[in-house]
Amino acid sequence: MSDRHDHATAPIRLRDYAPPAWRVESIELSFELGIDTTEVTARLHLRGDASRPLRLDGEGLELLAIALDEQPLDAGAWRYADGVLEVDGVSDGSVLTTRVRTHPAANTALEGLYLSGSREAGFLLTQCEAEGFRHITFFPDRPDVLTRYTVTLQADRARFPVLLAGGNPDGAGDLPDGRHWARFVDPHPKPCYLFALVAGRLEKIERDYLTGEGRTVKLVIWSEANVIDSCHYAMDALERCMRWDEQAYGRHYDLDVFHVVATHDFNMGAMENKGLNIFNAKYLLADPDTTTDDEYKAVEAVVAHEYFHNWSGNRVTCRDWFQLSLKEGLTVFREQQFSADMNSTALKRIEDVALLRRAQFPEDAGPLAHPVRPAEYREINNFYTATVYEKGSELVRMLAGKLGPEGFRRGMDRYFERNDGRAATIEDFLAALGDANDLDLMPYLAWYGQAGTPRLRARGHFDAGARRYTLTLSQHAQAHADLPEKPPLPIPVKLALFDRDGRMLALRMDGQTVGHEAVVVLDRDEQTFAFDEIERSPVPSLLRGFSAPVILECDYAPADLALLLTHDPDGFNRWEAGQQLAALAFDDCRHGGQIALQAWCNALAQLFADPTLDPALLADLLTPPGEVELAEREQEVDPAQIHALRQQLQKQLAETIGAFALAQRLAALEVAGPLQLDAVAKAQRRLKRRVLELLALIDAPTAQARADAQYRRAQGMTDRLAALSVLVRSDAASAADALADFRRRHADNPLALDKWFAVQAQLPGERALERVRSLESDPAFTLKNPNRARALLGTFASGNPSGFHRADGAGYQLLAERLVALDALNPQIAARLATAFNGWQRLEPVRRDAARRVLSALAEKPELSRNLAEIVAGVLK
Ligand code: 0A1
Ligand code: ZN
Repeated sequence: MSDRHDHATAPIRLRDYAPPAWRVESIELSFELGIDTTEVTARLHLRGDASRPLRLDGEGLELLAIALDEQPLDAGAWRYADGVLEVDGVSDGSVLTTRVRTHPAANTALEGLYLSGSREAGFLLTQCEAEGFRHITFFPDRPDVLTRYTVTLQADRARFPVLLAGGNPDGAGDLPDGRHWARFVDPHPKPCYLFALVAGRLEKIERDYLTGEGRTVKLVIWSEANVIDSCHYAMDALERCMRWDEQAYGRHYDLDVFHVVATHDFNMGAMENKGLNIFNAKYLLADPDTTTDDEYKAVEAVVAHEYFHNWSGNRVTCRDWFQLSLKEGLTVFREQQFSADMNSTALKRIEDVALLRRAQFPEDAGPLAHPVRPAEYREINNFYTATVYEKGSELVRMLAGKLGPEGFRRGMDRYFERNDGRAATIEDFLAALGDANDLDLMPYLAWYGQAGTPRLRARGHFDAGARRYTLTLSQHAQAHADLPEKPPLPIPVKLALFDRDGRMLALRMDGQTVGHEAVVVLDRDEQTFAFDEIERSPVPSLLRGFSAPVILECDYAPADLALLLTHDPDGFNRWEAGQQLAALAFDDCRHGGQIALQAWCNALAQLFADPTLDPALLADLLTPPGEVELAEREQEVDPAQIHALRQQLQKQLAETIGAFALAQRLAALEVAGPLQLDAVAKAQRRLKRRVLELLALIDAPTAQARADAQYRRAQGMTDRLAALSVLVRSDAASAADALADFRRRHADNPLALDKWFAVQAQLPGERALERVRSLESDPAFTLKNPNRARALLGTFASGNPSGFHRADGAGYQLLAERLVALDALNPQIAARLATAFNGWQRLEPVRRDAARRVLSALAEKPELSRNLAEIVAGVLK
């Protein structure tokens, strides 16, 4: 549990970094495991300078015994206060032994050693990133202390038949009184945040994997018995990503075993502990009846993400937590590449850019904005953000784009070689990529050090006489208190020019033909680029593939965007043009304009009729930017109005396509027979959902009848949930029955029940709050389970702007009350949910005042955790 009553603690600063005074060469850890109490004995083999004090981290530990070089220590020789144990008389080579007691079942923060599930049937596990290890034993809990681990677990055999820790197995056996033991040795030195153990009644599936280097690795996935059959998809995904990392990066697995465990009680998505990955069940379990197509993709992506960390994170780790994006940005990027290879490059890019705009841009535009490498923090757990992860990945993508596939691979090889077994920095990363390519990449460091989304302004000019098109690009940083003078960033802009018939033009720059696509790098405040031998004023397609994480400002005529939307051969760029056009169409809806609105609707109606278009891409093209993204364009945000206008926009689209065409398409997408999980079937379901949603806007009775039938006949969760969602959102008479049916049908499946809560938390408008309140008294609701709390409260507060932002402030009040209750149990989850308040300063005055009142009252509460206090103070700023 985080400290309370200490909101004023000084922040930790990057510039204060100092190497550790003491290192731990190796550790022998032994656990006597029990649900109520566990005793941990640690023997630390220390190396360091005897003139410097030995200080070890430890939170809430009950110290039972302490000895130095096998001699029990006098009480005067050590002090334990404020989370630090200080020991006198330590010399280089000393062995410090401590024995402590912890209380797993009482650990509701899910940090350190805790119990997942019930006392009777649950199992024990650990979560150590970022600073959980200090809740387990005394240790220098910082990522630049790398140690060899030998771990011995002891427990009652009947209650804890399975005992696991990271590393290779090194013996097991019986003990008196029905107890048993198992030992694990990890040959790779690691920081303590990568330590893990698991103990309990678990089932497994396993498979042998032969690495490209010819070593056999045992892959084992563990879960509670009732869901072990849902682990096969993850096993296949694991094998795929292991092979991919060998081929794409030359990275092979390096232990004899690789364990993966599923738990329903987890604060985040999953965790890359060395040799023992632990997953939120949401990102591991998959079965056709309860897992949607998107969730299948997420399982594959998260399995890959955690596996890829074995190199980008574990073999090469971070010097300090400011470097978090060194492992996270890079690993997200590797996962995105893998998912693109497994599925579709264009669709994956659409998904990732949409997420960036929905989650990262608002973060970067508000008071919680921070650089990808923050300069300071109070609570590191609050920095597992979209900026560190998603923007961090965009920065790696820019570098990869600059170096090209071969140069990037050369650079990555250099990075892994040079830094293997080290705790590295962002500078080490840029240096390795640069050195391997004889380039200076340090100008890119500026991207890591400044918050805010840069704006890229583009102005084109066509000179018919000179047959020349010039493009003037300029960059504009958002003013930010910390860095008033921002240096210009290198911004790679991938571009193409189209003629009025929608054909890409050959590009001639500085007397050279450069192909149909070029990348120009803007690295000053403003720069002009010239293209020759252009006959007629072209339409520029800028920032192709989203080549830099910026906001593009360009005065496009709607017809130009419509041309790109219908003609660009690249699916992502097409979608991007459509998103920009949709934003203009949205403005038309507000002001009664017609030009952009018609251009958008007509272009899409034309694409709708094109039988050759990939149905999944079409589904994405038919989806305008979400309410959160649209709000980002506003000076003053009225979420109810944005919702209404966006509905109107979609209604126009549906009317332009026509109810008949929509219904006809829906029928054509209906497939009989058993559920298929191939890409074609998934693409069809994606489109079917979108078409049904559009139809519901203009012909509710027909859409509801179709949704009803779809709900009853659905072969899998994608269709079932899509139908349920349409019934619920369109207030169908049958919605209540369908909800009751879903509730009954999936009563024993927590992941499916989460969807049931989430679908209702998304009810638009004023009705949402009452529904959320009544769902809170459902017997299945609990604040103790992070997935459940997120499904109901997280969805309501962060995924339903028109529901949460009620003008009367009742949504804010509800969230604030629940945050206080949640904070007492699990500060990490409370802090995460509180970020829903981000952006309140730009709300229209009535909501803004309501939010301010609620937030100010919340900030006054003395009992807030450091986690929640930091977020609340941050948003109020
Ligand atoms: N490193 C993990 C994310 C993670 C972070 C913190 C955790 O506990 C507080 C758990 C997991 C990843 O990137 O997958
Ligand atoms: Zn990660």
